[in-house]
Amino acid sequence: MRTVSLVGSTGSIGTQALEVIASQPDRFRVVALSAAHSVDALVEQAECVRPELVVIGDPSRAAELSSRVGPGVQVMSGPEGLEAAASVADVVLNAVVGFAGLPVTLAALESGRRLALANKESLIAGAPIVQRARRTPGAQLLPVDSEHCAIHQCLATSPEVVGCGSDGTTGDSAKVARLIVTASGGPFRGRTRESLRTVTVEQALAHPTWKMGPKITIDSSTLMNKGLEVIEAHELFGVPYDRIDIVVHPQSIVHSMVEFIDGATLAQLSIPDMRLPIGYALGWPERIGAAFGRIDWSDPCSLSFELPDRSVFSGIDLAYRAGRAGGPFPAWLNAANEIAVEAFLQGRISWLAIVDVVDAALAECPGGSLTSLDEVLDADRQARRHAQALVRGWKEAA
Ligand code: MN3
Repeated sequence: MRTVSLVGSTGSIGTQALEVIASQPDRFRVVALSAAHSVDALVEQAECVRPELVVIGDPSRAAELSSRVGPGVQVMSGPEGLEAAASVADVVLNAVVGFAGLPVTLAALESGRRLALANKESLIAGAPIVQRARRTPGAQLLPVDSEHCAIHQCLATSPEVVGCGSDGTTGDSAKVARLIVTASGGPFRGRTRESLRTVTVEQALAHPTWKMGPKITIDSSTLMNKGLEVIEAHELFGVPYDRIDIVVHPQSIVHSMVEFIDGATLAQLSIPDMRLPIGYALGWPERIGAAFGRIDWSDPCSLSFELPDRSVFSGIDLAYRAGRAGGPFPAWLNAANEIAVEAFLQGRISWLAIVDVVDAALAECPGGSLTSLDEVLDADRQARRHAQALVRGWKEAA
């Protein structure tokens, strides 16, 4: 029986994780639940799975939570609570949204747990210190991102690649010619920059193939999500940037591919459903005994592939540049993007301005290196301050 802690349990990934775990009662047991603010949802989940620990991020809601969960359940709050939830189980699922997930990533790895990572931002922004934490004995990092889960599965067929890392991600990448990260293309695939001047929040939130939270859905509309995923792939698998490509695949059936040095390309196919990567990360190296949908080959379908239009989706190039520059650049990219996405969702800037704000913020990044948590937090704070100022003074192009 593997124990599981769900940090960010009330969001889209957290609730799907509970479905996966409910389908495998003999294999997984939830021992901790954690959410930022949602007391009602947390109480309901706690009644259902009876964990040992329930954590609310907002300390002002802790008393209310205590009075509503039954006896025998420990209630904690704030950063101490988060850290407890991140080190209490065999597997810690980090489903916090954005950079706020960094302490969970670090606590899980530093306590030698398996981290099932649905919070790519912490790995991207805090790469140097997360990589150090990853070397803790027992620590494993399994991606809960469909593309990286697909790459992990393709690499797992090549034991000399996965043999070196205890989590199958940090082996010898010399046998790998290229990683091909697939993208659905989002709701604005095929559009010109001009035609995207007036897109609404509602249009940007209408993702054609995946149902996800608002932050990642906007990131998918700008393809910044794909740029962030290139950095994530580089950090997870140790493959250099010039050997990581993005290919648009509108059907979202092929979740990514690995091309080996002999020209063989392996792909992982499944219907788009996050419960597969969640179950894979919880159960690896065993597969879970439940399928959340299967491809129906009796239903005619075609799979198509094309390159993204980088003149429209210029966030891709920003991400490659930030990734290659390293140091604080990925942290700045991520922080500025979080601020710009939030400003777009609040109607303060246009959709086109999201990537333009990130571009302008990156131009102000001082460079250097990140060697401690304080330096990462500081880079994030500085980048947010610059991006906020850019948003406040933003004049939309006529
Ligand atoms: Mn993804």
